[in-house]
Amino acid sequence: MSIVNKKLETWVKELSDWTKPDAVHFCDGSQAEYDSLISRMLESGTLHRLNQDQFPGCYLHRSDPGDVARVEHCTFICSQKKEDAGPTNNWMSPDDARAKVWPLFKDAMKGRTMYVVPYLMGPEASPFSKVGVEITDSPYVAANMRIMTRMGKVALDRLGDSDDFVRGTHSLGDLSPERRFILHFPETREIWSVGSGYGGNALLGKKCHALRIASVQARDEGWLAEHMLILAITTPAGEKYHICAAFPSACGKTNLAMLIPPASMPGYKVETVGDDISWLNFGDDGRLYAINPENGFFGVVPGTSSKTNPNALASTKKNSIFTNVAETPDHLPWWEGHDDPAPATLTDWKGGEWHPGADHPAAHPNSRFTAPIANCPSASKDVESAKGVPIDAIVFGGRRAKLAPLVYESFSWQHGTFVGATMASETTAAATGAVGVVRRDPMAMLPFCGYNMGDYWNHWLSIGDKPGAKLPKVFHVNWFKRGADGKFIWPGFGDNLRVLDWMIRRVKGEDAAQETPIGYVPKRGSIAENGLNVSAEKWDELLKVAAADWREELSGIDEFFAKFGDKLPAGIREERDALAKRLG
Ligand code: SAT
Ligand code: MN
Repeated sequence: MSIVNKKLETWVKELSDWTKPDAVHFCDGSQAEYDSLISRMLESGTLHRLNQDQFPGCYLHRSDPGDVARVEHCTFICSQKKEDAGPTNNWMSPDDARAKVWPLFKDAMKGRTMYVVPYLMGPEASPFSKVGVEITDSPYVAANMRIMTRMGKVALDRLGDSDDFVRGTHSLGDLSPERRFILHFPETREIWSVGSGYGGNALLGKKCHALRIASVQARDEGWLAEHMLILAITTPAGEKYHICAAFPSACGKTNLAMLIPPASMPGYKVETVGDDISWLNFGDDGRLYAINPENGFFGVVPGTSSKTNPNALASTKKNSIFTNVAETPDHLPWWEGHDDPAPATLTDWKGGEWHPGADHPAAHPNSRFTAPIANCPSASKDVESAKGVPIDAIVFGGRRAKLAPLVYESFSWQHGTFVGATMASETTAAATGAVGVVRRDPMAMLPFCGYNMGDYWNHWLSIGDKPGAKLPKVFHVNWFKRGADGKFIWPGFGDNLRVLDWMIRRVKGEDAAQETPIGYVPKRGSIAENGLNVSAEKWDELLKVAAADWREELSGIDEFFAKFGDKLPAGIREERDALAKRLG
């Protein structure tokens, strides 16, 4: 393919001089190109062919066993000033990055092909879409980028001869965790990633570009780049509403985005616009409109079944790449929580023999599927909408065994920003490190905000100050509250529609809430209960707001806020003080 963009050509030349690939391939994004990438990976053993009768066009990749999740301790923001990375990000100066990490790319692509992957984040027709180019020596990354983004010609056509694109440099390096770095240069819109071939570390369009770099662009340009799913609900009366929801990785964004209404709530329809990232821009009417910058799903596999998420399951039935799942003797993918019980023998995610009752799971807990959005039965046609969908409600949420009620509504945009800023959640297998530890994860952006989180909250507040803004209501949910028996109290999954339905009725102004110190909580009986088996005691537990527990939470919040010094916005401090007062 011939490239007309001189800036891109020059950059590719510089990089190939430094990394010394055997060959350079400019990706056009065509099917033929994808097919040949797949063939090469099948030959080299990077991919394994799954059962093509039942899973046509589906393949399995086993990553290096030491490279199975995002690595937050190796992820850095390389702003000129440390203060601009803020207290929640690792920081490295651009000079140190050049001295320490740039040498890791030297000759790194010897014996490999360099793939130049132009991609567009966002719909082809959208003025809000952005171009990036990822240069990588991993054919697995190139193939996954074709599923996850609009890749190749469409991006180059958008770029024209402009210099306005995010430059991502990626090499597998030697896959050693000691030489693994994921660096972001917000001022120059660059990303360097070395030493990992996995997901968010390597598919640079996703977290690195669409969140870390884009969050900085969004601040500069007056919009929001958020870790949020986007869904549409049509009510039995035919009214359509749109909701964005921010939950940390592996806390159910994909499941909520693909929700199937329970049989006891006929007439509702849920459609999926996105499952992970949302870019929100103001429309002429003062409302916030969301586009999904992605074109595919990189979803968690374990726990996915016809009970929990039939739409995700259907999405993976063709033209998908599975990473780190187990494989049956019939070459079917298998994982913990699958509809079918494990057969007597499996090949586990590391490629070893596995039998039921073994001391480790067959599929890695963070095993993933990469599937085109177009495969999803619930996909909305608005995935391609140029202006995006108008957002009626923003939902924050996390995994909290205790404390947070099933749902509450904030008092205002400023209070909603505080609710997002004080989010906390138990950690999951999506990142390396301990699982199940409660940590603060503001707006589910802790690992993804490309600048000082204090400035980020300030930016959220400034969105609320825009003259003429007609802002969505802001809610908080917790599907994960546990009873004294340690079990989840709320059934979750399809029944979460009942909570979304309550939100919509609040958006319409229905008197269905009672005021508490933390916000508006549903009045008893205001969440649709037909066909649901939740006892009165459980409702008490689900909707409880215990002031003493919240006072304790407030001291944790204060500890967290103290890290920000004078970067903590006045509006956030005001909300903190008002909450303290309401709690007594
Ligand atoms: O590995 S990814 O960052 O793409 C998935 C996630 O952690 O949300
Ligand atoms: Mn995510």
